[in-house]
Amino acid sequence: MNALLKTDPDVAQAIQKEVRRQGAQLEMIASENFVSEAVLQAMGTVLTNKYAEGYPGKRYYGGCEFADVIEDLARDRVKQLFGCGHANVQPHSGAQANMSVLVACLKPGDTIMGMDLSHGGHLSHGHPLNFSGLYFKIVPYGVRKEDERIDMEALRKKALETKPRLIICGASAYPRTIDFAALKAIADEAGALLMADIAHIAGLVATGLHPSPVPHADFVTTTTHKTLRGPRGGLAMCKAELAKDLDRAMFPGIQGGPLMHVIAAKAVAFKEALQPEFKAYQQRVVANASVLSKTLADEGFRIVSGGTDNHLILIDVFSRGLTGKVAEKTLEHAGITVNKNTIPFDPNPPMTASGVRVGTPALTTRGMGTSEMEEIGRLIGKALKGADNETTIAEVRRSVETLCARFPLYASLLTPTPA
Ligand code: DSN
Repeated sequence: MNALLKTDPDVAQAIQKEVRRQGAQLEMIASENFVSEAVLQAMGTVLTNKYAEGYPGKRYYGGCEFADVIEDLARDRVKQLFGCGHANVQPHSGAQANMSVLVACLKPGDTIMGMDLSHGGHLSHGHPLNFSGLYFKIVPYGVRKEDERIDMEALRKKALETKPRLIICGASAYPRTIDFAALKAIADEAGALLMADIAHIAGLVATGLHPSPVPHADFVTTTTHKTLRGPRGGLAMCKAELAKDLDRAMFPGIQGGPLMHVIAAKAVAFKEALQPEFKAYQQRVVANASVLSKTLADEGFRIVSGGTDNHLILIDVFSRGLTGKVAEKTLEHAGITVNKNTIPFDPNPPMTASGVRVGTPALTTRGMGTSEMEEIGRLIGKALKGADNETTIAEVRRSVETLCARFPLYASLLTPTPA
């Protein structure tokens, strides 16, 4: 960091403040996590200098000997981790991974089915403002009003009526187990391909804590930075017979040169995910979410779908008279970082929203366990119930600071004096 501080003190100081912010606040955005220092080190390397368009052994640039070693390691580790036939580790993001699948198997104008974003889906699963909704005819599906679980019967009916070329499953705010085998049966019946985006649950899938879509889906995509705890990026997997289509869609279809420094960091994260400790970590993530969900319910909040099977919880704050927007701001002032989120059949627009989404991956990485989750659930309850009381928020903030101090984060990255 010395060279950076000398060349660009403004950026260096902002980074240092971000290191401190991450350590001093309770990071509860369900799609975030804290990578290891090994992953960080792999990212900040000379690999950022290298052009490596193509794939190992078939590049369009010279000097790719070590890029090949790294990309092969990353691909092999993914295959071991998920048991898939083929892996492409080049997507710059989850949206790029999804786009590569759509380009691999569809033509513009084809019909696709995806979970409605307002019911917990993803932007790149057919939102009208996203490429997936702009270039394809989208038939959305969602959850049942009575139990807020995916309405499989309605989904099947829509699939048989509209005959989509592709059914996309996977979610960004769905706290329940997804039945990939049943979705494959529906896709087969409707003559559709199936793509599972496991961005949120990839770490759970890799460790057997959520059923895997790999034996069922034609394509599986994920980000690498959520429960998988790797660098920010994407990953696409498929059956071996679809490998050429997927690889060609990724490059030259939608991307140019891969980010080799990020691929190196992905390889390191995949190695970490193959260790037994990673399974123990995912078990703690799920146990923590379960305790947090119960504590929040005890605090008087309605929990969407009545609980959680995975790493995230969707809290209906509107049931207590708050919008998601106000709840997010209130918790931010109290040192707790979350995001507002629509809930199924939300009466409020997305930028206001009736819910708050919270997750346990990052705090579990920090070492927090079920007793801390009980404490945090009570602190969230106290802050939200006292949202208009500055003294209450200041009290919660002090408790958050005391709790955070017990679980130091990135201690070796802190500069001696605060920037
Ligand atoms: N935007 C990501 C999330 O927060 O869940 C993925 O959609």
